[in-house]
Amino acid sequence: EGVLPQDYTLVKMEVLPPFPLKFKALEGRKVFLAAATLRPETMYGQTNAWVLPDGNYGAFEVNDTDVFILTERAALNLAYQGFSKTPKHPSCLVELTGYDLIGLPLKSPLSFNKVIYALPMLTILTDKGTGIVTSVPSDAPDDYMALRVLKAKPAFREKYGVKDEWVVPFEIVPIINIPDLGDKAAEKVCLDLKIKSQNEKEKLAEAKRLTYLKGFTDGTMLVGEYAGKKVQEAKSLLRTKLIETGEAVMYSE
Ligand code: A2H
Repeated sequence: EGVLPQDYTLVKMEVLPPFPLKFKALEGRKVFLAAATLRPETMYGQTNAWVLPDGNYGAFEVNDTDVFILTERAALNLAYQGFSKTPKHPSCLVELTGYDLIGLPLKSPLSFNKVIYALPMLTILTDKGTGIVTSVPSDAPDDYMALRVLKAKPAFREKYGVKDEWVVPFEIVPIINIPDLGDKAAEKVCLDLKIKSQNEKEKLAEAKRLTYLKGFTDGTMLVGEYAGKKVQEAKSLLRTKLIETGEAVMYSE
C-alpha cells in the first residue's frame, strides 16, 4: 500500500434482474457491482466488468435500498466512509465468490453498451480497490489484453462458464484521442510492444505507463458531454457528475 491515499470513483454497475438463486436474499434491493476506477472519464467505453473467479466477495447493505457487491476489505473501508447501513460495521447479506458473479448482466453509467457482463480476470488483486474492475479496452492495457485473450480462446471461456454472447459481440469503443497513440491507445501500445498475454508483467507495466501519462496530459475526449475537452478537464467534471446523480460514490484507501 502507498503512503498517500488513492482517491477512487466507485462506479455503480447495476445487476439486472432476474437475479440468480444465490441472490434470493437480495430480492427487492438495488444491487450493484461497485467497480473502483481512477478514470471516470472513460466510462463511455465499458465493454464488461472483471471479477476474480476465486475471489471472495460479499453483498453489503449500503443503506435501505442499495446493496454493493465487493470485497469485505473494501466494505470495511466504505463503512468508515459513511457507506454502510450500520456505521463503521459492514452488513453482509450474502457471501459470494467470483464464480457467482461471472455472467451477471449489468447496466453501467455512461456506457454506450447498454448491457454488459461480468467476466473472469485472473490478475485482479483483492487488496486493492473493491476487487471489481470495470473494463475499458480502448484505454486500459490490462482490459484490452484480458478481453483479447477471452475472445481468442474458446477453451478459456468454457473453463469459466463464459457464454460467447457475453464476450464476442463487444468491440473496442473509441472514446479518447491521444496524439501519436490514436483513438484506441491501449490496443496500439499493446501491439507496438508485442504483448502476448497478461503474464508479461513488465511490458504491461510499460504499456500502462505510456497510455496513462499521455492520456492524462494530452488526451482529448471524442464522445459524451465533454467531447472536444481535454481529459484533464473532463475527468473531474465527470466524477462530480456521476457522484451528484448517484451513479457513483467516492472511495479512498
Ligand atoms: B482503471 P492503481 Cl481506462 N486489481 O479503471 C487490478 N486492477 C484494479 C483493481 C484491482 N483490485 N482495482 C482497480 N483496478 C484498475 C479504468 C482504467 C484504469 C483505464 C485506464 C487505466 C486504469 C478502466 N479499467 O488504471 O494501482 C482500475 O482500472 C491504470 C492505473 O490504484 C483502476 O483504474 O493506480 C486502476 O487499476 C487503479 O490502479
